[in-house]
Amino acid sequence: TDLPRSPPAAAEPRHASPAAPRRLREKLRTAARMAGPPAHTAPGSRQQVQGGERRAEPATGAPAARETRAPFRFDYERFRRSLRHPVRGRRTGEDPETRARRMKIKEMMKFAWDNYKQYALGKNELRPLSKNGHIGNMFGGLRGATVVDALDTLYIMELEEEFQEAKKWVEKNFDLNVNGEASLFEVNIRYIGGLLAAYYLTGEEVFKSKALELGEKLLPAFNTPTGIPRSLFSPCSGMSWSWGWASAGSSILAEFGTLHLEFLHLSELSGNPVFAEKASTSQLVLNRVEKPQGLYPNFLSPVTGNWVQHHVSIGGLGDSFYEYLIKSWLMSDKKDSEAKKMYDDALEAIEKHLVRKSAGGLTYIAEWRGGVLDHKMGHLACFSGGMIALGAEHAGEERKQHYVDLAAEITNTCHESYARSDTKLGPEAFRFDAGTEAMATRLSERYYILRPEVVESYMYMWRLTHDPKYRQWGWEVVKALEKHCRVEAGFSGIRDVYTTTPTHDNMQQSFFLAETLKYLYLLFCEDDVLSLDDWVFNTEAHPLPVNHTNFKA
Ligand code: DMJ
Repeated sequence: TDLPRSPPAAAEPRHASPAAPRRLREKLRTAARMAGPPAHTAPGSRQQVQGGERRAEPATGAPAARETRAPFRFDYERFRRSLRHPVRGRRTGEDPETRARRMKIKEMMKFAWDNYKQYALGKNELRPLSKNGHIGNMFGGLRGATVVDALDTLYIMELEEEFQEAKKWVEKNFDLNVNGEASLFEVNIRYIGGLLAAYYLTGEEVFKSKALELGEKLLPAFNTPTGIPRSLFSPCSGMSWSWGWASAGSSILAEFGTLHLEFLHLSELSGNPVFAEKASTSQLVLNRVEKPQGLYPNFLSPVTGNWVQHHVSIGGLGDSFYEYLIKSWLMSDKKDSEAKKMYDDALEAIEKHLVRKSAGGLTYIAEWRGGVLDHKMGHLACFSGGMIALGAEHAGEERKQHYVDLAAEITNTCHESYARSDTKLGPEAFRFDAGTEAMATRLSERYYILRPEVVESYMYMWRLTHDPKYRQWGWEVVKALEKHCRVEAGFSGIRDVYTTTPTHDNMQQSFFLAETLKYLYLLFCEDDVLSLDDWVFNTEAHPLPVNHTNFKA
């Protein structure tokens, strides 16, 4: 459906098919506007004088008519001036205990990083027991997932030397010309998100150029009849696939629904609207498709645009799709009203059909299988306390208190899943059936792999309410991590949270540095550090700026 880029039609998005329905064309126009128009600035403008950066090439469609375009330049200085709070805050008037706790979390980050650097630099994760690196199969041939995931946390924690080490690796060793089968979702949230955040925080061009170069490599995954991307792609060959386990070649809601934030910023920084258009097409298809009881099932065919199975979950397979709806609206400076409406409607349907209270009074979000409830909540679903807290403020006076209460209840339930274990860390999934409340009932669900979702919700609840219990709960997690997950050469997941002598899984996940430690640190910071007025966190906790204005130079 791509149309040639030249000549650039003033307001018409270049990737819209002439046959595209009117709403799609309108939507794409809005996306193109948010990304800024194609660069054709008048000669002699500041852009031309200062320009010269490489402009992203189109990944699909006809070649660009480069000679007709002035180079696009994102005005970083102007962007920084638009922020309402200093990025790392003012650090005024805090009590010594809060500071000491924050410093402890900083020490944990340094320990995690130093060991990764010593034993696994350039691999994707550290194996802290065997003291070597892990590559895995999620990122195709890409390497250094922990480096890219850690960049912004190192920066925010003022671990300057370590940040420079990470930056140097990106400059010298981060190779994008690799092959292999990579997950579009994982590459987007960890690599693109990590690089974008590092650029916005520091203004270092290397992060921007790597993000844009990698972004181009993701585009072929969108070449499907609906524009909904497939789950896997090859960075070199441009081919894409669905997961073998996803029925009927379907794409996964939490994967294709978790691109919007990063893709809008790729357009913002490159001046190339193609990224924003791709993300907006997915949103539009989802908005239009009929939803059973207003719910979004987890599997959708990228060929027909229809649901493939009626399994609904706020945990794995569905989770961050909902998160990106409210965050897309916030990131657009509250302009993307379609995303907000989709979020409001989805939350209403979730509350009606999935939110339940246990006999012991714990509120939880069940899963839904074709109308039948599975009274189980995954650790992943615990992000929802934070998400609902984030949205509560914007729910209107009538609904605000209701959502603050709902967010607090869900966060409390997730805390219970930690408090009821012997290690004070939570299991991968917990259930509310046969007399069980907030505990795992299956051996296969008793593990903890350093996941962030529960402390993520503590952080949002703290910022919303300033109830000291959230800092207290966060500190309990710090102590439990130190006691059960810290080993000689890093932090490791554990196989059973219900024993005080757990065995370790020998893996320091990159999201431990990107998310778990960052959210814990922010819990003990003043609210102006990465203020929610200025930033939204992508689903890997990489901060992306709210689009207060258009920063095209
Ligand atoms: C992270 O990669 C992200 O938070 C993602 O949204 C879900 N899974 C992990 C952490 O648990």
